[in-house]
Amino acid sequence: MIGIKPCFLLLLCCQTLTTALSQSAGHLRLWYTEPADASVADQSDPWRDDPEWLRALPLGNGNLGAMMFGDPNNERFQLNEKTLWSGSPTDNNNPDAKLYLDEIRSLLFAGKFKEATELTNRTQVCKGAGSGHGQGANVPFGCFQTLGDLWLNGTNNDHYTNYHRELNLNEAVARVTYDQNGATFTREAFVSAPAKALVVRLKANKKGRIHFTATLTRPERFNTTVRDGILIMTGRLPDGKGGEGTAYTVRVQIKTKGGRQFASGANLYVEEADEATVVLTASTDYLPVYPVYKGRDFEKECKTALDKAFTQSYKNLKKAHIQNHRSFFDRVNLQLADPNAPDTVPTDVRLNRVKAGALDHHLTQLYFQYGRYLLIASARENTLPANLQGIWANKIQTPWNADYHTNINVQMNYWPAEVCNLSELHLSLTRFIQSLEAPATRSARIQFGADGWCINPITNVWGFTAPGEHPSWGLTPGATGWICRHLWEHYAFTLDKKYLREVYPTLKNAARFYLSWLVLDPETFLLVSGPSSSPENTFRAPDGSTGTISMGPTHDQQVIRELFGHVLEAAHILGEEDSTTIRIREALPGLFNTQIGADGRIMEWAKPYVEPEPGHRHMSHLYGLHPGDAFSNSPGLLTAAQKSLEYRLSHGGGQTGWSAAWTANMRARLKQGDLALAYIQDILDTKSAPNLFNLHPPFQIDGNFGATAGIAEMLLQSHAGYVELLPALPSAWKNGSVKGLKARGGFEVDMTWKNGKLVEAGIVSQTETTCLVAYGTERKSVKLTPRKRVMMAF
Ligand code: FUC
Repeated sequence: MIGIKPCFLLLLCCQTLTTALSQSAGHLRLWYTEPADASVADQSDPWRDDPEWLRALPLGNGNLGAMMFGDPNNERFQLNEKTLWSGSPTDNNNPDAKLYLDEIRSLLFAGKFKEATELTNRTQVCKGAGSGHGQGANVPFGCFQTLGDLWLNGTNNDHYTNYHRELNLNEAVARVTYDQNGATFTREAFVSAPAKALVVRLKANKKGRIHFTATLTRPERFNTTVRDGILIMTGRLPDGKGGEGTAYTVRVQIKTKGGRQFASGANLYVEEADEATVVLTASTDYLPVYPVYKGRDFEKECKTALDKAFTQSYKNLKKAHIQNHRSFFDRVNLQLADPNAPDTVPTDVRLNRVKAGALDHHLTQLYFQYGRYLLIASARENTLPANLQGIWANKIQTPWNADYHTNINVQMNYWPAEVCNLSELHLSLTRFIQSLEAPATRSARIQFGADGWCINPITNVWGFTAPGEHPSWGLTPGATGWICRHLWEHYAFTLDKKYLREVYPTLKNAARFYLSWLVLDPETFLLVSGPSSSPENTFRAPDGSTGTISMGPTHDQQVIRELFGHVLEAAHILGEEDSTTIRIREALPGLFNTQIGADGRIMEWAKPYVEPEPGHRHMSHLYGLHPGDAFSNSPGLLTAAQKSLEYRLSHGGGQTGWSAAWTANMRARLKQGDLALAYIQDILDTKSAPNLFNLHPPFQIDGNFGATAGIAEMLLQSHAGYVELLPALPSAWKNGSVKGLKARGGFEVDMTWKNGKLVEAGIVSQTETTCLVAYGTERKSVKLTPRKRVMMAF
């Protein structure tokens, strides 16, 4: 047992933090000496498909997104509106599917995998085209699409010097400066949440030097016009059924000082101005309400937002935007690098140095905060959740439809939300889960003949909750339990009972699904989930066939056990008790549990099948290690998980951006700081574009968020019933500090360490409580009063 060393552990009440901690976050920025230009791209890099775009800088307010390219002569903002989806609602549930479930289960229990798989492939799929195999732009599933581009084209191609382009993370403002023809030009842009607008200001230090033409384009399906000096783009996306779907509109208005402004055709012209402010708003008719998903008064919304923003001065728009952004961003400050060291190396050069083997603490802390920045910009409450690309996608057919994959991806997007002190942003996922409950209740009933609600590995904005079009990846009812973890986590971090009461029915109804879905394994007489897959992995079945479907895959069993536990805990907190809680209590002891195989690894399936892909990117049977917590107090399971992880990695696992990020989190949970850092380093080395977008490849934002969460997990953990300080500090992070991380139980934690050892820590709670704190072998029970920081010296 870990003892307390009183001479090292000193409690100092209500002190302020050390100088290092109380410093502001400093100037965090991505910066470059070139525009986002294909000519500087290295054609051998994996991001070669989108070389310019992966150098552009992302701005966003949770709903409206823009990628700024920064070409002095032809500025481009590639635009997104998070609800701009093609497709339309459709009933994909297959009413015949449930008729075959018993037969499939019997075949699987009898070891007849080939027959079971054939029958599953034939019957346990959605009706219709499903996701279009990830190419859903023109089927009802649809896809998230680019909103098009705002062009501010100059009138010359003259040479420029002293070029600088940056994205300031503290302010969420992008800036471009350069000298041209004897003047210095400054261009600033931000997407404001309070003003619901993209705002761009162009200025020079000499009068009359701002000239450009503003145009809106889209690769397809757009009309542009100018009305009353406002540039307007409208269009409709395909509904996937041969008709028209989501309608959208974009409005642009320009304010100039000096010079002239006029319209011609569908262009706005600015000539010889001293400065110009461009304001853009956008909206669609999408509403996240089942079953119609339509009806927003989008034209009015777009117009009202523009009119309102346009009456404000640039200065006030900027001030309100920065204030709003900082209210989130400033909550966490991480110092891994010397805070006084000047930031003299451009971000892409830093990245190249890491690729050449350098360790760059500055870049690591920037990457950490970039994840927080991206979440603030793509996941505000009352918007759809951040999708596979957050909010930034430049295609008509986006990769995997830029949808919501629920067998890790959308969950990973929200891993940093609570620990990184962005709790409200998590609610964008909560609202989405709640909105899925109605269609998912139909899926449970029609497709599976079950109670409650159930989702599978893919979903979209139209309430698609049926299995995908192939069971090998599309049939994992365990996705329901996994996404429910997020409903619980928000409570675990905030202890907000009102919230818990609100989400409790959704949690309980997910448990009701599993209560009616689980069946008794005739061999073990234990309850198992199935037919189901262990996300996207295959096994060699005893009958020689390649299987994906089995009874009782470990992942499903783990998430179901976890969900049942959370429902019972929530019921206890809320004083609820009914037939569901009684049935859960009865079912829990009979639930098939995680098994350790003869080789000492966690078994991915109920039986020790041979794995044809031992380096598979998904490691879902290690859910209990991370993001779950079932293994935390079991040394046996932790050892087995480590063995499984190492086996997977030694065969090539961790190869995609998100898989590497997951590995960093798992290494952190195993208290292996150096190995966790190795994967953060690998992400910077091989899985990061010049704009630090994480690459699957292609760009997938889960890896950004997963890496941010992984860095937090190295510094603070709270999943095992206590708050652990610096549980996996890498030896390379000798000196540093972090301020504002959150722990389960409603705690906020600050820490400073020197020479790899914790020097002091501060804890704040919103309520009167006791916090069990661990550091290395030390443990301390700390009494806290509301909002009073307790300092501990080590
Ligand atoms: C999961 C992963 C893939 C990809 C896709 C979007 O299905 O297995 O690697 O990330 O989601």
